[in-house]
Amino acid sequence: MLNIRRLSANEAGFREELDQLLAWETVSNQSVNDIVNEVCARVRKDGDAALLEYTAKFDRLELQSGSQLEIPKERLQQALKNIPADQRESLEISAQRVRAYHERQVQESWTYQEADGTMLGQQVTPLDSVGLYVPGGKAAYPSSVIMNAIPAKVAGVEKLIMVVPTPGGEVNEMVLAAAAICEVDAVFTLGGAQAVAALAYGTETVPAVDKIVGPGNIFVATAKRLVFGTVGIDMIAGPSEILVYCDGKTDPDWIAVDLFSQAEHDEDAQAILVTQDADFAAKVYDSMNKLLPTMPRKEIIQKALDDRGAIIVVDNEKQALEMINIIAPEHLELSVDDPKALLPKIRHAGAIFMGRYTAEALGDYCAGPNHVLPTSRTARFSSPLGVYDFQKRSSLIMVSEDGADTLGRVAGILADGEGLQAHAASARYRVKK
Ligand code: HSO
Ligand code: ZN
Repeated sequence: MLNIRRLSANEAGFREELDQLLAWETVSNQSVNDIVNEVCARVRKDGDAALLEYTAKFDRLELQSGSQLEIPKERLQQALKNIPADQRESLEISAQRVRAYHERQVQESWTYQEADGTMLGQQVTPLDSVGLYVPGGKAAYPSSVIMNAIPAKVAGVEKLIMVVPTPGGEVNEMVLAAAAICEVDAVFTLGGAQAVAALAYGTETVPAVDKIVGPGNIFVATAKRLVFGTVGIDMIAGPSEILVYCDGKTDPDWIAVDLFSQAEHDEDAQAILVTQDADFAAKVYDSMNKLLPTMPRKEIIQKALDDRGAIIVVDNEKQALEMINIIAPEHLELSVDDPKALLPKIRHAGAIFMGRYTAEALGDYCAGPNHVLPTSRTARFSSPLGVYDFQKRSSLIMVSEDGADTLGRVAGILADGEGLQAHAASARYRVKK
């Protein structure tokens, strides 16, 4: 039997209980920090030699030279042939849909002209090079290759380098096939902190990149934090979360498996149901108990739901919306008749899945929007991974002769105020006498 929390938003102590439920610390400890510091320093100093040593030690993979770290292009094409036709077709459909969605995110450069002829604007350029970390083993998601690689490609990133550990030489064919479909420029068999260090500092074989994205374990996350500043990084993702808000009129079995779908990622994942219908809450609970034994990952699901899950009964829609905005979930499912009507009242959510047919899992794989989303309540201030994460902006300023006159006077006064005489002179030399 599931031991998921069943709460009522009106009971005493509810808010404290909710706060406790939402608390999530990205675990980091001194021994992990020490190891990561050492690994990164070694890779920076010794390059390929350090990579070969760590790959043998941590991934049980003995390679003779740096060049063997690269998985040849032909091998990626081979993976495309090795996987079943339906998998290949589904990867291609997913990539195509994700591309179509992200093409709409491209930010364009713009300029405008003022009356005196001064031109101002913003020039948007892609990053030159990006490194994509893909976890190995059981956490390897081909869908995440698509979600990270396509926006970079759409942005116009010229060099997209992927790293993926292949413990004991075991490769994930679907991951390599996804890399081929996304036209990743090079793939290296590397993982852990050493992979992140290689991408940040470069080695004889692995080129240094400007930004590192992609999920990873605690060593990878710690290494990304460490190299931040030398390179850019994306967000540090916490465990997956889902909040389903349902009016009580959706099949409870559907809602039960929607909650399971995120819970099965990780024992630390979080799945929460919010509803104003107490009978429905009980039905979903029954469905969960009925369906749990049919799930191959039932142990993970049960642990996640028992530790961090909840079924919350609220009084009304208004209270449900308050709850959503407090929780700021990574994934929000609105399983109601008119989800559009709720949108103006939702301020914080990574992705909003609207209506009874929009299972969150569709967004994970192929709907089009990105599945890399802000977790752990960071949807309050951050957004899904997108093309804009691979673009940057330069300001454009072209001052006319008349503009130099007007602006020179203003700048001169402000520079005087700051006691910066060279600034003042520089501005005033161009002021008409
Ligand atoms: N739900 C995960 C992404 C994922 N799901 C990959 C399945 N595969 C984080 O949004
Ligand atoms: Zn998922």
